[in-house]
Amino acid sequence: MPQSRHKAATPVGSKDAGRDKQSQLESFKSGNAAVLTSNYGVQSPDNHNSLKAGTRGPTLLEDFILHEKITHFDHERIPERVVNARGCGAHGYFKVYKSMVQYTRAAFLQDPEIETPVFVRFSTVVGSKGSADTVRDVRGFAVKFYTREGNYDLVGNNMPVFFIQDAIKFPDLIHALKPEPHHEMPQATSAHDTFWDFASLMPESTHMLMWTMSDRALPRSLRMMEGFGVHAFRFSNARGDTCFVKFHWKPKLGVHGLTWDEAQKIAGVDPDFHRRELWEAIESGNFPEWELGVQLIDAGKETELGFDILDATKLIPEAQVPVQIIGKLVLNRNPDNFFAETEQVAFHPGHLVPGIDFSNDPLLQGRLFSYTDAQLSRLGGANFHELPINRSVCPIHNFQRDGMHRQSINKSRVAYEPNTLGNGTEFRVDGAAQGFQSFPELLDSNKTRCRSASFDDHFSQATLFWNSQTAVEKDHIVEAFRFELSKVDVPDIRQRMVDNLAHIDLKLATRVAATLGIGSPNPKAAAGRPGFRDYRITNKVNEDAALSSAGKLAGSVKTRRIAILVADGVDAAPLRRLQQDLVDAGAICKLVAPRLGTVSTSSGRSLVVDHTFGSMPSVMFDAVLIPGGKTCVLTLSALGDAIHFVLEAYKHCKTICALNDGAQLLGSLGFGLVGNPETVLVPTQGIMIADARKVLDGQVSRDFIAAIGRHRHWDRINVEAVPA
Ligand code: HDE
Repeated sequence: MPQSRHKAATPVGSKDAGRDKQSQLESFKSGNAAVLTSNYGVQSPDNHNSLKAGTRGPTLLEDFILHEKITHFDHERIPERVVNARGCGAHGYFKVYKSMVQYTRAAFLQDPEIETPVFVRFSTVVGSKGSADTVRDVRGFAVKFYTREGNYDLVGNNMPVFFIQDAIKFPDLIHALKPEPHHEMPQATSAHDTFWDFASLMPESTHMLMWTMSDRALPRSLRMMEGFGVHAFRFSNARGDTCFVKFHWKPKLGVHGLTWDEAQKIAGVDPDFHRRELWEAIESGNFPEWELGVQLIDAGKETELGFDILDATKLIPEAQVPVQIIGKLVLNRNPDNFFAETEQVAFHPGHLVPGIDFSNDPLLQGRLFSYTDAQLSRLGGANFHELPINRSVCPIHNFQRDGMHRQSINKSRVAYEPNTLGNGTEFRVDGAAQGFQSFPELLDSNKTRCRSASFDDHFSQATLFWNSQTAVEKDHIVEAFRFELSKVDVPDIRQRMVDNLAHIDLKLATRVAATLGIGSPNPKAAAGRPGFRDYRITNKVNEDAALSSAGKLAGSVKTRRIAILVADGVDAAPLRRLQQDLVDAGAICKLVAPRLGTVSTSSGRSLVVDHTFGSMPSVMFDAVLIPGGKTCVLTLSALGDAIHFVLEAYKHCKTICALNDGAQLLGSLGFGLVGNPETVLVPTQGIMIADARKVLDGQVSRDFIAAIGRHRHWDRINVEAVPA
């Protein structure tokens, strides 16, 4: 095949799929549909019957059509990723806001006019490919930029630090985290003995544990989480000046989490919750967006940070070095084929372009070896860079040849350099001018397996994180530790872990220990154990608002899901107006009823139902609207599922708006109509009881939308007492 045919114009391709489907349909209708063939183009005579000796006789060995089909099927699976196995992806583009020429020569960071195609894969870390989306876990956030200088991969996470400091501990970490080897349980969770055994013996993991026990490990949506490059990288400009850089992705929709109760229930109701809503957002034209931010640290200034910039268990507080926003990422196209794209995409932190370089972070350095190695086993052979999703958009010229599944048909007698026989096909090696240049760092030191003493403080930033959380966020962290550690059978492990937490904050440790049937936390217990040097840096900042999700509300209702609870007899007029206002503000409204089909309104018309209470419980929504209508309210008030729906939404601190007698459904919560709706006292946050007459002037919609924009009403009363 000629080179020009082999090389796709762009690996992220144009969206021809819709057109293809249309033309296929037309061909089919006109009787010109393509005929089913074997993989080698031979037309198949029958796709329902294998070749047999007689209609009831044995199948014949010579049925090559059957063999081919079954053989291909037998080999349809490839090994899943050893970590980050469960993922979903999307195509899009990246655009820089202003030229970064002063800091980096990377071409895709120069011109605000240029859109660089990207493919992004989000993932959970621990679970198998078929595990649920909403488990408590770190999320992978891997971005492949198809730049004109080659592919650049920013393979990050949704948390800015990591569990370990040195790559050599990664297999131990993952072995401890994955299901226990004797019985392969539990799936996709850190809540078991081996993980906490390891974590409690590895004090360097403490800071990351604070993140994984926080709501950051339970994103409401992949579109509502931050991303981080984690390690320090280097920028270098055309003059060779360098600085350190930390990368941040800031979601346009704000940072929001699920509650732990919701996350667990959603895992059963819709294990594909995150991938489904990413897909649906893109299909509906609500393209997820993030802004790229950088923290830049002049070379030499890194020593003034107060901790080691090479230590991946540390973040650079934004209160110390502000994040500069430099560009935006938009995801605007779903993959055409999950396997070909999302499964076969191969990221690698060593896919760099000129102008971006590594640091000596020992965790990053180990990753540089691991990714290709993992992909050789997962994708088979050395040619996975030729798969459409992995190809660069710029031409590839080199003398690498052959290997399993080679697709390029290289013409020419020479596959070496230098040569004189190549007839002009020899590729120039372009020295200093354009190619990738490693930062010429001066290195003169002994080989050693020692860890730098500057990595020794494992608690100060965990304390910084804890101090930066709101009271509600702190409660969630305490509850998460209690849940996880209560799943640990061995009391000594539970004790060791709370003793470690006492190094962060004694109150935190004491609260966690309270339900675990162990002794009081003792920060001195670990004295002398490896990793516990009595060394603490002084945080330059004591709190950093950027570490809390509370200040990152987008305030908008875009793509928020609103449940409208209906039954026969519903008052449709105010409902329609409110629904329209919500949709205009970007929300998604769904009618939930006792059964599918239609409900009749109080004025004798009918409304189409989207879901039943059984199939789409309240955990699948962000807010609830209860319209009025005598018969409707009577029906719903007598229905356990409808009452549970409201109780659960209340417990999860979601906004609930009831119109007129719809408020009776709140009766089980102790709220209801007290005389005239206008005089109703609404005693707690995010519960609105509105007069339907006021819907028309738009005020009810405005209040409802503003309340949903707060995401949750954490200061709501009596939540613990609600038995949902
Ligand atoms: Fe990874 N990691 N990792 N990792 N990682 C993989 O690559 C590894 C680490 C991250 O969507 C593997 O192709 C080592 C940090 C993401 O395809 C593997 C170490 C961060 C993804 C691997 C780390 C990440 C992976 C599994 C410690 C955040 C999913 C199969 C030195 C900055 C990429 C594969 C995708 C996947 C190795 C630590 C991010 C085994 C050895 C820190 C987002 O190569």
